[in-house]
Amino acid sequence: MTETITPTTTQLNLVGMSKADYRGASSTLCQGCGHNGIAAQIVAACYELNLIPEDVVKFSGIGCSSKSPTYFMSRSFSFNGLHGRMPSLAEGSLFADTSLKGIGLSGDGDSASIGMGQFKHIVRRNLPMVYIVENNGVYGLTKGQFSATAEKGLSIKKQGKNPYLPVDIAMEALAANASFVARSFAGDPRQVKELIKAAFSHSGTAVLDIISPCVTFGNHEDSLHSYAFGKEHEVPLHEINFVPAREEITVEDFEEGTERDVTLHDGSTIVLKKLETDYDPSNKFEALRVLEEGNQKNWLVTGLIYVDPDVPSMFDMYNLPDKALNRMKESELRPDQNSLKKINASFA
Ligand SMILES: Cc1ncc(C[n+]2csc(CCOP(=O)(O)OP(=O)(O)O)c2C)c(N)n1
Ligand code: SF4
Ligand SMILES: [Mg+2]
Repeated sequence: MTETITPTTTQLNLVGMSKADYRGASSTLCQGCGHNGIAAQIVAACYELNLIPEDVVKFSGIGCSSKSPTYFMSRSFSFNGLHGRMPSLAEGSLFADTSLKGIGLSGDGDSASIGMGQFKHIVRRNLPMVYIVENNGVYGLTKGQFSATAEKGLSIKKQGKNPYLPVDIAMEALAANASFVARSFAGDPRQVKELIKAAFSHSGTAVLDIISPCVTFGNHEDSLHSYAFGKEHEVPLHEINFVPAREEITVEDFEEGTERDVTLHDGSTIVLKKLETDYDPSNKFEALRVLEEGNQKNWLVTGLIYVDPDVPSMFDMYNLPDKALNRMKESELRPDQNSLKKINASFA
């Protein structure tokens, strides 16, 4: 009897890569951790965006969330920094090599506790990068202490009641004049993926505050960072689709009058399909209002909260050349004799 072997086809994207080319090492995080679901959506988004893994650089600080870059895109560059110091690592690297696409993975402890200063400053400098905060309300890696995003009154066995009001990462980003702010929930993978795709096409810092339950220490039914809460209380502002620059938006897919398009710097479009309210993500007052309303009513408001594609990036502010600084020859970087003479003469 002859054995028949069914050939398996591996779907390749436009740059000839299969999904496997975007994967990382097997996760050592707890099974069911929200961070694993987000890593899976980063793989899917980068595959769909046709990114070349070697054109991407990953950054992180310290925490379970900051271990995440190991679990996607093994072929990309990667820097793991000190706790709360991921932004300065990203700024130095991306400033030197503007040809790379940066993605930072951080936690609520890493960004909203020890790293709050760095977070606020990278956002106001508008460094082009995707900045994901995997927000679980606890310090997962050090066994579940309250982080600065934990809600007031929540109880943990060994720590008792949390007496402090929480930090709202999306609100902090807006207060720091962020040019792209979104919130999502690891239990809503499609929305996570579309937001990551849009974030990669944004020309400044794209902050994604993703509620990512810690199943080991923070998944209590009464926690605002649990799967149960997210599933019951998620209030999406719109249905989001990302359309890359080369694809046409067809009227059949998105009925006229029911969607809002946001065109990004690279010509790609974010299509926001109206749900109950016709939410306008270009209105900062509205963004602050909807976040505050969500906090007061215990809603998990998700979607693209605010975007302004026209804010100059840090690269624009420093008038960086198109060619990356670290890819230039010494002769291109160094001023010629005449220029040096002029500079010296100006000090005379
Ligand atoms: C300077 C410094 N202080 C404290 C620690 C201990 N520490 C390691 S991870 C962590 C918190 C991580 O929490 P978060 O960023 O929310 O990540 P998660 O593990 O929840 O994903 C802390 C306090 C450290 N590594 N370095
Ligand atoms: S301890 Fe919590 S945050 Fe860390 S891997 Fe486990 S579930 Fe995830
Ligand atoms: Mg955390």
